Amino acid sequence: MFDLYIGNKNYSSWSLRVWLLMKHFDIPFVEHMESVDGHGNNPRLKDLAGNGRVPCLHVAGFQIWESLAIAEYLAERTPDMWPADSRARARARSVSAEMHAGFTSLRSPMPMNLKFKLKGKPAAPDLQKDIDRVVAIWEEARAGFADAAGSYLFGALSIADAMFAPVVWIAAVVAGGLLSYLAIERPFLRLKSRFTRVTRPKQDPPSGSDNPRPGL
Ligand SMILES: N[C@@H](CCC(=O)N[C@@H](CS)C(=O)NCC(=O)O)C(=O)O
Repeated sequence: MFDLYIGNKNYSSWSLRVWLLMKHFDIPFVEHMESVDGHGNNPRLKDLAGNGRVPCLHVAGFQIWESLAIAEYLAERTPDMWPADSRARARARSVSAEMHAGFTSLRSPMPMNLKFKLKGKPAAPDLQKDIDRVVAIWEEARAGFADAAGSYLFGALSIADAMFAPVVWIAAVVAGGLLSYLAIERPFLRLKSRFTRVTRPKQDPPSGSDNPRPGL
């Protein structure tokens, strides 16, 4: 049995990525929501995860932390989480690792808050650079690797889509952002509408307990 420790999915995009993947692939798990404020103020996290962060997957008490490592562990038992073709799989791994390791300009000025709907915010040059890189990744994946299995980045939904999903959802707030990439965006938005009801908390958390600081 899997226990998934996560932050508020409205704000903790790393939590959202793993949660989304497990939900999409119908992997049963018990969800435990932990308070996360971006400052390490929840002492429980130290005991729940080796890195003191969420998400962390517990497999019969054994801890697996770091979202990409969790995804890789899950993919060992659900190989469909990566594209079947070897080159497509390699590219999906590259861009997933790239997202996991980088895009700091995209993450800090645009912390994720799925309830936040501000349109027309201009992108600073560094942010625009990250956005352009995301678009280039998406275009290359769709043009070079997507198959008939679906309309996600590499065809059927893969770990790469889970890694990029939060970016799609914040993209709507960037002026002239990524909204024109509808071929990619539509399936993501369907995903969002499938899960948003459970993703959104009924009320905003009290300030300081789960604010948007963790970001992307
Ligand atoms: N690289 C980590 C990032 C995880 C992370 O930064 N999690 C944030 C929440 S989004 C966290 O747990 N922060 C601890 C805290 O705010 O106390 C991953 O991929 O899982």
